[in-house]
This record gives sequence, C-alpha cells and structure tokens, in this order.
Amino acid sequence: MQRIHVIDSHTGGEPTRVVVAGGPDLGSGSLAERRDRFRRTHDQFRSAVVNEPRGSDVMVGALLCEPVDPDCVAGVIFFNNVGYLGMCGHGAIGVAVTLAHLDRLGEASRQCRLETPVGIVGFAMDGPNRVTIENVASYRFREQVTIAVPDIGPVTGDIAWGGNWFFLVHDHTLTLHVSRAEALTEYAWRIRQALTAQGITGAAGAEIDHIELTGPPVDPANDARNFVLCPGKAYDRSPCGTGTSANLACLMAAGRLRPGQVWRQEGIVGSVFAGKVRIEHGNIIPSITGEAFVTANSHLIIDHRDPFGHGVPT
Ligand code: PYC
Repeated sequence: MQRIHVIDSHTGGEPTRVVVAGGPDLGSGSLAERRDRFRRTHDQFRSAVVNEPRGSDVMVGALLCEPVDPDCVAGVIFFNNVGYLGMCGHGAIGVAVTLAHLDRLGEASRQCRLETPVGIVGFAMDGPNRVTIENVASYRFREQVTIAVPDIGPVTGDIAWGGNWFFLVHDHTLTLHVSRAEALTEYAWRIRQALTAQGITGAAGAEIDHIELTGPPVDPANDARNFVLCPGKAYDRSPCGTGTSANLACLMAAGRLRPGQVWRQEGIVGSVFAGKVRIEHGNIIPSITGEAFVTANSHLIIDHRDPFGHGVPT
C-alpha cells in the first residue's frame, strides 16, 4: 500500500490537488530536470494522482519539492491528465492557499516565492483565500497567424507565452457560455490539431498545447471572457492564470493595456481573475489575483493489487 497525503482546492472552479507527502523521490537538480525525471521514471504516479478513479480529466496536480533557491517557500511541478505543465496560474493560487492552510507561510505571507520548472513565481496572500501571483515574464511571440483548420476554415490568432504556450483566437462567432462547452471544446481541439499538423509552434519548436478563445464578458464589470482548452482536452473552469498572462502580453503588444491597468478576466463558468502587468528590464511581468478554497485534506491509497491503481487509461 502506498499512501499519499494530498490537499485539494479549487480556484474559480478549477481543481488543484497538491501532493504534500508520499510523492516520488526525484533527486536533486533544477525543477526542470526533476520534472523531466518525473516524466521518465514516475509517470504512473502522475496518472494515479489525477486520473480516474481518484481524479478526473480536469484535475491539475502539484507536487511539492525542495526548492533550489532557499528564498522560495517551495518548489512545485504541475501535471495533469496527460502530462506536465510549465506553470499553472490557478494551480499556483491553489498551492498558496494550501501552504497557508498548512501554516507553512509564517510571517512572510505577503512576499513568498515558488520555484517552478519555468522560473520563479511570486505570491502574496491578500486574505485567507485571496492570492496575487506574479507570473514569469510573458510575451506575444507571433501576431495574427492564420491557419487552415479542417471543417472550420481559416482561423487567425496570436501565439503567446504565459508560462505555457497559447494560441489566442479573438475572431470567431462562438458564444462563450458553459452550456456550449462541448462545441467550444471541439472547435478549440480542431485548432490544436491543425497547429500540430502544420508544425506551428511556440519559440524553439515548443508545442502550443493550450487554445484560448476570447470574447466579450457576460458581466459588464469585467473586460473579457475566455474559454481555455488544456492539453488533455479538458477546459479550464477558471479564467486560466497562464492564459490570462498570455492575453495580457498580447494586449500590451497591441497597445490596448497600460502597465498597472487592471484587466478583469472572466472565465467560462463566470469566475474572475484580476490581472495587470509591470515592466521589468523591458519584460512584461503579469500578476493575477484570484481566490481558492480548500476542499479536502486526505490520503490517496495505491494498493498494488489494484488493476487500476495507477489510474484508468483514457
Ligand atoms: O491557470 O494557468 C492556469 C492553468 C493552466 C492549465 C489549467 N489552468
């Protein structure tokens, strides 16, 4: 029997399962090296934690690790139903609330740092559930790229980095409402497949594995709404922290946002992240504020006699 201590939370409706103890020993090295080791040698553990029967396609896992930088409260490797994420904005907010729940932040809860495989992310607790994260530098990589999407036609979007790679589509005729989730998923998935088939990538040939559709908000107090399709074909219930960061970078590049200006990003279920950017050495540094709530503090059990102990294959 293997016992894994996890704390579950949700950020704007999107779940995060933080592995607090009982995870694999990934040795030493940078978080990116340990993430690669995780993938090569312990991928079954990823599947056991987030996939059915213990999780679902929507669940994002977060393995807490020793940070290399002693100024960080923790290192974290994010993963999902099909693989690993560079960063995860809703997940970082969930990790922050989880560390606060465990009383691991002490006096410094307004100035904390988390180490991720793609860089250091700052966070500040604005209350027991409200967190502002400062993400890695984000940027628009290519503007207005048109691709031919089978059964849809030409689709134009921006390619941007926000801690993960995104293709952001503004010009579409779809209604961004959760009742349309199936149609939105199919549309976004076709775009994702077309990008892969046509070899359209982020910097250094990186796969674009998140598709973000943007449109007008439902609540006029907000600036926009989005629908984000994640790598394993589940859609983000939150407004997606890395997706909001990528969008802020595009808005900055298009001259539609000023440093310090608050952008209220509504997600597909109506939860909201407040985003803004600052400029450091010419880089766009987004910060995202959102709320997370702890939903469970429990132990997962992997019984090695269980034929589905490491998750149901999908
Ligand atoms: O909030 O960055 C995010 C995220 C990525 C995938 C799911 N959520």
